[in-house]
Amino acid sequence: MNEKQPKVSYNSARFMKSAPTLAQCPEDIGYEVAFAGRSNAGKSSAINTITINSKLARTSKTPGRTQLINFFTLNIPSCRLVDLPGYGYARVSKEVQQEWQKHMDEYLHARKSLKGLMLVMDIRKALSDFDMMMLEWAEASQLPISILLTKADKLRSGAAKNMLAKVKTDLKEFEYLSSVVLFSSLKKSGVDNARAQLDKWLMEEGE
Ligand SMILES: Nc1nc2c(ncn2[C@@H]2O[C@H](COP(=O)(O)OP(=O)(O)OP(=O)(O)O)[C@@H](O)[C@H]2O)c(=O)[nH]1
Ligand SMILES: [Mg+2]
Repeated sequence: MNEKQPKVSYNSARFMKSAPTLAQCPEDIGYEVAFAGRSNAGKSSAINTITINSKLARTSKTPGRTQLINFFTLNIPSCRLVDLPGYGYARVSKEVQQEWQKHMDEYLHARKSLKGLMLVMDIRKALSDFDMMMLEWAEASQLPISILLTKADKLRSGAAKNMLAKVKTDLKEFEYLSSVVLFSSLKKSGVDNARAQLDKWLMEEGE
């Protein structure tokens, strides 16, 4: 970690902006980490847990809650967290879904300040076709990725650890996979590991 830079304080996160398209995203400078994953996986909840702010990112029992690219600033102004709409949400029209997908694809491909992707998976539904597609895309794009296995509280501790081991084994060929973290927003577990991963992306490359 660079000594000159202050530490990121995650509970300093504040809502910055919602952008429907790449063109409306904040200026593409600095460092950001985006949370991606299937609809309802727990992306917004994970951001709230990591930032100790239950009202920061909007969460919902109904899949498809997050419909825009949402930016949150941190105490270091050049560092941001980004909440992405979930993929694979079936209940909006195909047209709307394709529209979201297009904007997200543009964001993922073009965003220079994107330093890492937190791929959020419900531990009971991990490694779906969509998850594998994202992993393969990140590998091809040389974008570092980390997996948050959320809702770990839904499994017994032994089963959750087995799943963690299985995911690591299944994905050992992925060079750009930095870490796999067991996480629960309900139990607030895995938070330190998730923050340590974010620190690496937001700070080690920082000025
Ligand atoms: N038990 C449990 N429930 C969780 C956890 N994380 C999220 N949930 C619940 O899962 C549902 C979806 O959570 P969100 O955080 O809104 O999911 P999301 O991935 O942001 O969903 P979209 O924005 O629709 O893509 C909510 O009812 C949350 O309360 C967790 O760690 N444990
Ligand atoms: Mg969400």
